[in-house]
Amino acid sequence: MSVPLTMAEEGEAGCERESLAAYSRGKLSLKDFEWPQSLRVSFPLVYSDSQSIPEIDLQALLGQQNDKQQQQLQLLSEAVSTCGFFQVVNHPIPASAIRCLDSHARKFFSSPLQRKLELAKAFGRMMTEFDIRPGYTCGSPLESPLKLWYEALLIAASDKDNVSAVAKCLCADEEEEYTFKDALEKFSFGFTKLARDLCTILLETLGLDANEILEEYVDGNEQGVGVKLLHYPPCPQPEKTAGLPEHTDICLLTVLWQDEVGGLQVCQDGCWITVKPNVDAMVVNIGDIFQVCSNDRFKSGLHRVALNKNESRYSIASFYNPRRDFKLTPLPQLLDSTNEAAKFRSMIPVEYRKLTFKETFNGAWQGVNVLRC
Ligand SMILES: O=C(O)CCC(=O)C(=O)O
Repeated sequence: MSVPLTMAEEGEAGCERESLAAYSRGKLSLKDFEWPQSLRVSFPLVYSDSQSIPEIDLQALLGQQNDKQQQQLQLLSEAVSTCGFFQVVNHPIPASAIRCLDSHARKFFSSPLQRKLELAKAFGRMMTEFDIRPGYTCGSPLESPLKLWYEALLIAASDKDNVSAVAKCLCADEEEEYTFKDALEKFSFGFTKLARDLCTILLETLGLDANEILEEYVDGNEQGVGVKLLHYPPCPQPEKTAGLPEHTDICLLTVLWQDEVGGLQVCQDGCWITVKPNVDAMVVNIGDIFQVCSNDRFKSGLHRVALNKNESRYSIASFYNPRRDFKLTPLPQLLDSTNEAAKFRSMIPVEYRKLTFKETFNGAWQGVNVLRC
């Protein structure tokens, strides 16, 4: 899963599907947001240095071959083959661009609900990766028994029309629009560089020609960069619900920035660990596509989001994806070079998304297991 359906995607579904909107209009009560015991988060959230996702220094990883580089590579290899999560410091996404997107997100999410719902309509029928429609959502997917306590604005950052529509909605005047667009461009550029560099290194660890593969399946993906601004408002009963249920992302890689409030939890060896916020780091996770492409060598990171009683939490998630014509399958180059049998059957990503989406929002995440041979 990457992005829950918006009200617009669900046609005539109406605001009842928009959980937080329905709650603020008195159509849903707190009771409606209570999740089954097995999906709830234990409080207080504990940060532990011994149980944490590894921190990778990107400059050392990409730098000269020496002990430090080998050490980073070792950390990375271990992370991607176990919990599928790590944090990257010394990354190429400018702090000023993150600050600008974050401050616009805060301003936007604090505006009246009606204005935010209008934005969902303003985006028309444009699609981003896997037919996900950019725009605003504060909702739970149709028929989902889990009511989600969060809102998000998805921007198709490589689509000029979409970026202009968002900038118009978020900014007061042309000068501000220019600053916002510039920040989004710098963010997207840094994100693409980070994600491509990481994919290159990871494909090389599989003994593959990374450039050849990225050129064949990924480069030039104009629909590729989806930037999702997320807001989890304070919740009176964080121990009875959560912001997002446990899930993996469909993409190749997700890159996430979270503010200092914290709440991202990652499943490591069957236990949930809370990722200690570091505003100077980007959290990266392997997505389902990479798990399938690597024939199960890399693990898609299972995660969820805990809520906070007193404070809002903001995050920015970006998803790195192959081109639209890509077929989800173990890489033929890998199977040929290793003589392995494919561990997953093939499917186009849009179909895969349809197949896994509903279970995820029923709290019964399956992820790539639906494709296992
Ligand atoms: O907000 C977060 O920390 C995670 C967001 C996420 O998991 C998602 O958008 O799929």
